[in-house]
Amino acid sequence: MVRVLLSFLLITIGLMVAVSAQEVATANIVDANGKAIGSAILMQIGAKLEIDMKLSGLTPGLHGVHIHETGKCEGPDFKSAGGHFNPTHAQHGLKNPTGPHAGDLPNLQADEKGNAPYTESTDHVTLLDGPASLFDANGSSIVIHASADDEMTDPSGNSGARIACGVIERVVDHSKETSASKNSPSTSGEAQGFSLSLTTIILGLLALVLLLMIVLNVL
Ligand SMILES: [Cu+2]
Repeated sequence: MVRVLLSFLLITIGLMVAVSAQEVATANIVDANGKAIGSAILMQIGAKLEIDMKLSGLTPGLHGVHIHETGKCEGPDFKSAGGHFNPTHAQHGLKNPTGPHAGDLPNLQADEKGNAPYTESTDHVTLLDGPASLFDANGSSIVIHASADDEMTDPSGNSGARIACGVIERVVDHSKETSASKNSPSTSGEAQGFSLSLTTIILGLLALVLLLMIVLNVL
């Protein structure tokens, strides 16, 4: 019973974090043949962008991960994604003294089955407006490479071929609901509907937790 209560609390907290995010984006990651191998969720929480990915079908070991400058993933080489997102014109590499590119991220580690959970955060890019916004004129994408990124060598850390790619797409945009309603009422309606349903879920879960607590006390 306590476990059930705890898991409900965790789900509620998770959903509250998701809602407190100023903006949320997703990316469906596809391999060179266009086959889906996982997805990414990007959440803007204050100045930090949290990136959560779950991928499968990779070769075991380390793989370079970067945000590339164009939101276009055309296989098999994904050259369409352009270079690394680099609005400050820095050099590549998180360990490079004259770096990094804003889109540089730590490597991901695929296990022996080729599965890779990935959670990292960065304050070099944002889903909000500004020079480091991933939603610039041509969008942005997440690219996974064949080899590990040495985090030092310009321009891409010797991380080899681009093996998977996902276009970063907006999910909820609280900051732009007003301006969006001027331009496109349908989009704004959808966004509001989404956040409303999330609020409903949270309220429902809170009610459930309260109910469980009451039941626990009675027992
Ligand atoms: Cu890259």
